[in-house]
Amino acid sequence: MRTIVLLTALLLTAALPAVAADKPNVVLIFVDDLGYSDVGAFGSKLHRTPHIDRMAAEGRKFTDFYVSANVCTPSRASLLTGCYPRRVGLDENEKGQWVLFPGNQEGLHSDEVTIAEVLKSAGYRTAIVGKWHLGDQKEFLPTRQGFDSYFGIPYSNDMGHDSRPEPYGYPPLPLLRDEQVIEEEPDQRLITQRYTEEALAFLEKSKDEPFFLYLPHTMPHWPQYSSEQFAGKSKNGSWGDAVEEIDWSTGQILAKLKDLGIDEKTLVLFASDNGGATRFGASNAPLRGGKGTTWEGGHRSALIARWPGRIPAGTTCREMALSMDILPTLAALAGAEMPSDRRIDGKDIRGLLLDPVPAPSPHTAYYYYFMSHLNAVRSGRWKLFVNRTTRRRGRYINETVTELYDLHADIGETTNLAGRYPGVVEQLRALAEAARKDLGDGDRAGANQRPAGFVKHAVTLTSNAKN
Ligand SMILES: [Ca+2]
Repeated sequence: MRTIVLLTALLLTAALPAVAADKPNVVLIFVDDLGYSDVGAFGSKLHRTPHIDRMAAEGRKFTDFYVSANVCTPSRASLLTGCYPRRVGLDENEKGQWVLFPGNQEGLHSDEVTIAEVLKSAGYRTAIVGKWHLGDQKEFLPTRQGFDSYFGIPYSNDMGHDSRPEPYGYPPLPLLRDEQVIEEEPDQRLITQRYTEEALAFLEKSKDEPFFLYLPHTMPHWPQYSSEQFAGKSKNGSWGDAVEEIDWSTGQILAKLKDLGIDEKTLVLFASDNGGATRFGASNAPLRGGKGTTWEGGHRSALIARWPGRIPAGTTCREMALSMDILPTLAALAGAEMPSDRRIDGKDIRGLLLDPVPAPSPHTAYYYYFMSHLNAVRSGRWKLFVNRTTRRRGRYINETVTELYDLHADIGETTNLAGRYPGVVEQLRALAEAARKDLGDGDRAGANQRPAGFVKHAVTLTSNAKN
């Protein structure tokens, strides 16, 4: 009887929403195109990343963390909504391209509920500093999606006139403050520095209340730039320079949290938006492939989570975790309500984040989509490819394949075991079919998709535009 009472009391305590004092601040650092093993904590011998490595030593590394996509826009849509990109209509743009481009008519639908909106409902101050890439029309900007403020280049840093002159037809690369273009073609050598200054100012201003800082860096996406202090200093060209400057930036943030006395009240997350761009110097070893592929190197990201006193230091979680889990997990930590009128794919993974021995993954399957096409499914140790999408000279080719890999024994996806394990192939095929019914695949519509936002007349985002 006493045990039952005690258990009931424990369960009740666990079910109580977090009280205000317990609400952690959240800093989410999301780096553009960084490779799985581009930081020391994940095996880099080339880049000097002492601050990120210390973050891992003081927190938890996640080895099997997936970001829902192999390029920017769908990955960010998924992170912020807790849904597969196809669920929210941003698996590809309206022209069948893999990300949004300047002046596209599409963006994240205003009805979608972002991490910023969820945390704002629980009393958080919210800010984004960096790359948005979920629509450049006014109605799609971050200030319309729960962020109190915005400072950054709203899409990829090569989508400007200087990086890609005619025939691309891009306007000058804009730098925004909230909804206004404050500079055109900003000096990109200073961008990581300027983002860091903005981030530090926000931390100072917000130290007494719960806050959410989303810091999606512009670097090291092509073209890579870094400030004088880092340019030409790494052993890996402009890629390494940019990565080492991001390490510096991360160190600045960690130091500021300590100075402000809010280190133990703040959860810091560090991850990449998609696999590393190997052609520019990224490393995804020991994973196969990289950005723009559905091999592990395209979808897996090195996640580091640090929260002194709450996350056991120097630990590793090898369970499958998804970027889509961040929304429900932060909602649970903040005691915020989750949207209940729609499907959310992510799950609350506090057990993976905080338990001394990480809890088992709540996911039975993860789906690798390349734009609109389902390429593969992972369940437990197994990954089955049913289709392979490849990009050749800007065109996308799909071929039906049957390839089974044992990710525990063969992380590099070298040996196709489909012939040896027909039963496993059938099980994973059934999961793939369930995904097609739910989310769709190629031209086949799913039962539970929601549309992207769409404007009838897109305008160009420039300092002169009367929008
Ligand atoms: Ca990217």
